[in-house]
Amino acid sequence: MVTNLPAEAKAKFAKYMEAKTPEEKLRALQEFLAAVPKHKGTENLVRWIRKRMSELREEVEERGKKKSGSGTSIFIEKEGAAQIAIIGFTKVGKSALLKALTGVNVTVSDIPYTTKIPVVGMLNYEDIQFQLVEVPSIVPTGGTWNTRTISLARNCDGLAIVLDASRNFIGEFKEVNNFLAEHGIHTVKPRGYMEIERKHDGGIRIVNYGKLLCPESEVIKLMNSYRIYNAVIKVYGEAGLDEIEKAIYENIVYKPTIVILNKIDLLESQDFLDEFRRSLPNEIPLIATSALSGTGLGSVGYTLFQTLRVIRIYTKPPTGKPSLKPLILRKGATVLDVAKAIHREFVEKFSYARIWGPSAKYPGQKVGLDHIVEDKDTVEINIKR
Ligand SMILES: Nc1nc2c(ncn2[C@@H]2O[C@H](COP(=O)(O)OP(=O)(O)OP(=O)(O)O)[C@@H](O)[C@H]2O)c(=O)[nH]1
Ligand SMILES: [Mg+2]
Repeated sequence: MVTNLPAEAKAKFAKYMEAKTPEEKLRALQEFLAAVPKHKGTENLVRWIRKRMSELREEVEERGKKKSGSGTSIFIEKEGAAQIAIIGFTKVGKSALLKALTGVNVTVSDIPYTTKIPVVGMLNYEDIQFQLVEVPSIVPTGGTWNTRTISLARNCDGLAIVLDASRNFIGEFKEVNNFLAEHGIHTVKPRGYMEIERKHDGGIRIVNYGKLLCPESEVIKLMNSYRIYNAVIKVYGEAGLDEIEKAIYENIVYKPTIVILNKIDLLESQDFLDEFRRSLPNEIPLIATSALSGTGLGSVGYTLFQTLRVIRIYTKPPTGKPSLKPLILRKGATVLDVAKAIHREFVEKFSYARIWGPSAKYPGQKVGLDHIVEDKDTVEINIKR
């Protein structure tokens, strides 16, 4: 249900969005909460505000600590084809897996919560590299530790949820999944959802990957009522005004996810594994591994490649050899995306492209900007002289 907030409350929310520091945001949210009328239609919103306020309080606390020198950076710069957050409860073997998969020197230990700051390793799959980031374990009782874990998970391109085969992994998977969902991170594409990217100019632009259930003018009106005048709104699945308002507040994201059931050497009964496999949504693949013996490790790269819908494109100049290093794009990408990734000039002066490989009807097929490329295509872009 759309909340139908009075203009005064929306103005307060606009102030929250403009706030820079956690302290300012917290103060602005407090004012917003006071201005929101309390009734059935705003129940979810009020719940969200309270949750966001408690997260901000933790952030404020964390920053206080940082000033005294004990804080750590929460952003890991992206490298390779995609950044994957390795996430789970303590002692499931995240560090052991990271070490076995990437060779990075990380402490594996029987002491809980050994990994306190994110650790990065590169996993090679054919000519692609995935950046694996072990994030600090989820603490079931919450606390500032989880704020960092969540922000790392929010910023990655995909998730690898690690579970321990010697524990109640079916229950623990649900716990991890719920924990993520509570923080607006979905492991399965919601039926309908939107992502809002705030911009500095360009007005409200709607990019429709799904079905918009209301006129675009209504969307723009709603955004403007929150004083959002410049943004790109991406629509996935079936979504209407409710989903947009939700996106304004909650900032929901979807992360392609794989599940790694580690310590398979300690699995008590195959029945549990079969039951688990059946209970998982279709789009979440399951890999059974043992970081100890090496079982299953070989399929992690391929599974990430599939789940993240990665494709490799080799580019070549009109007279010359294809590049050795591929350009990394996502399934569904077009020649336009290839041109953009090389240089703006290739878009502006585009004449035609020639394609070799899986998407070409015959080698060297001449195509335009809207041609959909496939993994392992070679693309030659010709520009107007
Ligand atoms: N039997 C068996 N033990 C494993 C396996 N993988 C990890 N372990 C053991 O599980 C314990 C925890 O491993 P870690 O990799 O440190 O766990 P973690 O998930 O990184 O936990 P944090 O301390 O929260 O970072 C260690 O004693 C490992 O030796 C495995 O595949 N099989
Ligand atoms: Mg660890």
